[in-house]
Amino acid sequence: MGLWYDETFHDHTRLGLLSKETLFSAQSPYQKIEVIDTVGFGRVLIIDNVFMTSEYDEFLYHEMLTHPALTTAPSIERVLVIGGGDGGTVREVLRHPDVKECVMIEIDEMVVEASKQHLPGIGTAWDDPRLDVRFIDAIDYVKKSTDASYDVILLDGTDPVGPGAVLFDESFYADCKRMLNPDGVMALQSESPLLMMDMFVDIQHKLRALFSEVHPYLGPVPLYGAGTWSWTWCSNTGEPLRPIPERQASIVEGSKAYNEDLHQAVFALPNYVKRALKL
Ligand code: SPD
Repeated sequence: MGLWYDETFHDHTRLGLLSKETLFSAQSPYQKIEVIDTVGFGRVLIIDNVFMTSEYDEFLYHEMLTHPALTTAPSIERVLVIGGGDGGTVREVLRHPDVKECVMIEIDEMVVEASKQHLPGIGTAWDDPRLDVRFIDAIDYVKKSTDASYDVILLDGTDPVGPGAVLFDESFYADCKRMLNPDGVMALQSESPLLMMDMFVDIQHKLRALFSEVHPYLGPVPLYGAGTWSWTWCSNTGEPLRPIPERQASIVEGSKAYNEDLHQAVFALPNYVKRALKL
């Protein structure tokens, strides 16, 4: 009989996974990192007791963070990923043949090492020559980076609590915007509108203060407690519902979730979200 591993939300709700085995457990200079093998979700990466990704449902998260942005940005030659140490997001980015360079900024090398060793099915693109992984602080990186140097920026951080909270500051978003080409697209994970409505709304307001086009979209990620998760598409030009057909078709073929219909559907918001955002 295994042990139950629980993530607790707001001290009143728990999601529990039955664990067969702990494969990795260590304290890095930044956070506690664990990989467990579970009965229902396969191998799961956990940071500071928060479920980050699982073999079972990671495609739902990584495909939806990546492809709405990469199918709509006019150019996708240079892509920046901030966070995403499990390798799932860069894997999806590098499925696009038009991407010439993907820079990934991850502060914690131990997350990448643990993921390479224990989650090889998620990070399948580590050896792609277009990938440049740098173990540095994203805050420093965006402050020092030159203007308009990326076509697409993807933010794949943890929740806005603890050390990762700075990646949700308006000043951080402003630096990202400055690094983005004028017609570039940024997409980010923006928390659960069900379980973390305040955070979700706060993120939208910060982004709206910077970008003229801010479009949240929703999808299921069962690992993240309330099930419904959000991402947000931002740009100063263009709009999210006009993917480039050839680029999109080349990605749909090998995707487990992402397709043409889903791209349109995920941007349809339920009333409780529209009302919270006064849309
Ligand atoms: N509540 C957990 C949110 C985690 C979002 N990022 C996950 C990283 C997967 N690459």
